[in-house]
Amino acid sequence: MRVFEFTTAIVREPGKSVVNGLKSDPTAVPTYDGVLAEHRAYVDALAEAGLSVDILKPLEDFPDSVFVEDTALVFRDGAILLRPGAPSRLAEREEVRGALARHFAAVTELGVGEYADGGDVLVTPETVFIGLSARTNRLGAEALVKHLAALGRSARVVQTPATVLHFKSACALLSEDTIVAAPALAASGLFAGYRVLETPPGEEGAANLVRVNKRVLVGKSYPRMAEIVAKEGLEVKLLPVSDVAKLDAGLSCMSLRWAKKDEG
Ligand code: CIR
Repeated sequence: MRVFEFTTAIVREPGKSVVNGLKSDPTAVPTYDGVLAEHRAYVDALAEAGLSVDILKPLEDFPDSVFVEDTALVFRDGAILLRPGAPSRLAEREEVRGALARHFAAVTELGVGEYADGGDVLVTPETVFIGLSARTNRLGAEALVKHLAALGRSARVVQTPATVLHFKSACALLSEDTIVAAPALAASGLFAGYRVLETPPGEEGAANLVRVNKRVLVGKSYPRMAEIVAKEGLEVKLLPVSDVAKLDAGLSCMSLRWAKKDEG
């Protein structure tokens, strides 16, 4: 199966405390109803794309726990429990441990001092890019390289642009050879060997799109990016993201996605 073909996802419903999630713009105020509606539309889109979705219960003690992507990496052959780099998010890993154990026979985990957020990890067919960031430190990235090697994947440690929270805030895999990237990453030379489609001016946030099977989930606020994706011959599903964007999040952040062994 190709790296954007999935059968299964884990998501976590937002709690009312989501409005207190971490954010870089103090003037941006999300509402619980807004995030909940965006989350529900997202879960429906995953289900419509053919995925079976395991919906975990909201956790009021962890405002950012709806962004479950940051807690683990999941693959056909096993999962890696991460150690999120924001102190308020660290214990979210314990809350996802049980779900990983239900779905995966093999789960390894990052050790003490080894920090990495899933938002900093871009999986492509040949390479897994791990972006060093305010959340992902070198110890974490280097440990991840070893965990990934054990799952048969080669990885490369790179730098996340200082202007974005996570590496994948600024890029996504669109097809086997094509990456969508915001200018900060498109110009970096990191993606030599890939076709790179740059986000249109003013639509930098569109880089956090998600290819799921034949479809591409794109933020509704990014019509020109949607057009570019449609021109690639891919089916576009537009999803509202304005409230999660106020929490520096996008579409990839809200799920862990993988292809189950016994289903193809
Ligand atoms: C945070 O700052 O951790 C959350 N407010 C947003 C997390 C977004 N996650 C992601 O990009 N993978």
